[in-house]
Amino acid sequence: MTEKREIILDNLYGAVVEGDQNTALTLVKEALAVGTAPREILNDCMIMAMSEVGELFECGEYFVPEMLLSARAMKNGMNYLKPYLIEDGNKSNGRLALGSVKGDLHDIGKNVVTILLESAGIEVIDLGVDVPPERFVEAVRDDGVKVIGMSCLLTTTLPVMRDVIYHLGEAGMRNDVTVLVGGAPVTQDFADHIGADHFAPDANQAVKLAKSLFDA
Ligand code: B1M
Repeated sequence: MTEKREIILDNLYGAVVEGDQNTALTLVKEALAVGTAPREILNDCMIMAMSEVGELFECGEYFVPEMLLSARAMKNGMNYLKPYLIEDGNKSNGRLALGSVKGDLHDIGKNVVTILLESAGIEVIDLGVDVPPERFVEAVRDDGVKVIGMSCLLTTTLPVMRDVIYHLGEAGMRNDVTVLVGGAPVTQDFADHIGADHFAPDANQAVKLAKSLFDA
């Protein structure tokens, strides 16, 4: 069974890298059917496949269309996995607004964070992608959220995170809200530098952190 599982996960990895969304979906179902943990499928296979896609893009073997196909295959599989990731009895009273910052259209990482937060019982207001600083401020003012999460994948959009914190300050709300930042180019040093409250390097850490904030 273990060998079969490994073959399925290897093929799933390949299907995401190749951007074959139908095969990816079939293999996610097969992986579940042979008892693979949903988080293993997500963290140890599909997310890793997306890293390889990034490397192929970086070395000029892949271009934007290939990245898009892989993203579609990843999303297809992720959507199917979502209900399997819900943890029973894991309820929290928290509510958090989360978005990819202005200029940034990457949403897979944000969606993984969203799914895992929701699976931990935390309500997420998904602000989407390309979210302007004003929308984060609105979420605090109008939706009453006490925690905002910003995701960023591009080095060029990193400064927007600082802008959001600046806008929160200008609106007199900085002390009313906890700011959590993450995404591939974000580091703890950067988070400290822009005055964010917390940095999470991955979705699991983001959930741990959010739970510690809400369940304190
Ligand atoms: Co883009 N892209 N992309 N891309 N893309 C990267 C990010 C890149 C690193 C690829 C590379 O060169 N190796 C590179 C950025 C380089 C840089 O800035 N230094 C890049 C580039 C250059 C671009 C374009 C500029 C390409 C172009 O047009 N010439 C363009 C920009 C578009 C824009 O945003 N304005 C672009 C476009 C795209 C697509 C649209 C084709 C597609 C995105 C589709 C989509 O998201 N719907 C895409 C993809 C797929 C990627 C890569 C290959 C994969 C990203 C991904 O989904 N990873 C990526 C390469 C890479 O990351 N290695 C790349 C899987 C995901 C689960 O990981 O998002 O890191 P990640 O999320 C993790 C953690 O970071 C963390 O948790 C997640 C799970 O553990 N996390 C948080 C994320 N947000 C968090 C928030 C938190 C806490 C943790 O708290 C709030």
